[in-house]
Amino acid sequence: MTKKLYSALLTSFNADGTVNEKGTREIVRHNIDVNHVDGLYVGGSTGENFMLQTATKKRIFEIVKDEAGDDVDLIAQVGSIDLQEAKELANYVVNDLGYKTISAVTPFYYNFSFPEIKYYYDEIVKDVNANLIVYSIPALTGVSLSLDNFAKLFENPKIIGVKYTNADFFLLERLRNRFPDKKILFGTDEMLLPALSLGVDGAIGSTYNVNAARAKAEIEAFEAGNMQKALDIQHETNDLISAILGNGLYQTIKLLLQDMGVEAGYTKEPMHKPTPEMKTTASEIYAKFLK
Ligand code: SI3
Repeated sequence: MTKKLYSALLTSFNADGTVNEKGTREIVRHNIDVNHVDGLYVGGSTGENFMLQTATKKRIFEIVKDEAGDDVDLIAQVGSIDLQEAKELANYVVNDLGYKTISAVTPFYYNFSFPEIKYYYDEIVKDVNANLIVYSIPALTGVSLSLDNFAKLFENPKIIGVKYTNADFFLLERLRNRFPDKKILFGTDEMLLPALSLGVDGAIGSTYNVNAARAKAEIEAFEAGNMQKALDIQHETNDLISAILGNGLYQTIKLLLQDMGVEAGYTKEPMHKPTPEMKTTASEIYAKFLK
């Protein structure tokens, strides 16, 4: 398989919102030992990162690096609308923990101008010896980057690619065509197949924590030219993803991991705890798609 598969790592939280270290280590191990993913995307949306304090973010980066070591590729998402925090986290993960690749979400909420966005990225990588992958997720941030915006960001040689969580396939095709040497990692799991056909280098997503086997089989079928098989797997995957989305995304993935014996814990408030109905539905999803 030449294309890479990364799980967007979940964080296991205790009921009071503190990090469940044992559970978080178990999620890391499950991804390495059972899912056999190529890498982990740490501190992203799936990690519930944007609800966390700086010290908690640091602790999670530390736990993951300690557990995973150099077994798989690790990407640390350090982006924050507090640029000083983003720089502090970048410095911490690279210099103290030894992460080699960082990523940063586009700065959101204040409608930053493009020159401000470019300044943000150049500042984050300026003082660290690491490469950076832009995290573009317009549906959640409201920030859409154009082809020319990407071209300007990519002028910085330390900015090596994008985690592209977007359903704009025209822009994806234009990006692939214009930047053959930049890494494009696709972030919308339910649309993996069309993204593969446009030449992405791999994928990062939340559902790979529980559905990596199907994703890998789909990529293998695609690479072998067996498009019908790849499509059949995407259909099956999307039945699973529809069921997960219908029951509560992160809560359900955590419940599914628990069915697999992994202490995936709770989501962080204000995300709500799973109701009895959600637990029952999650068990049905597990039995139908993952057992
Ligand atoms: O940053 C991250 O944790 C991700 O990789 C997010 C990833 O793009 C996921 N998006 C969100 C908002 O969770 C997807 O994997 C998504 O959960 C999946 O495609 C289901 O819609």
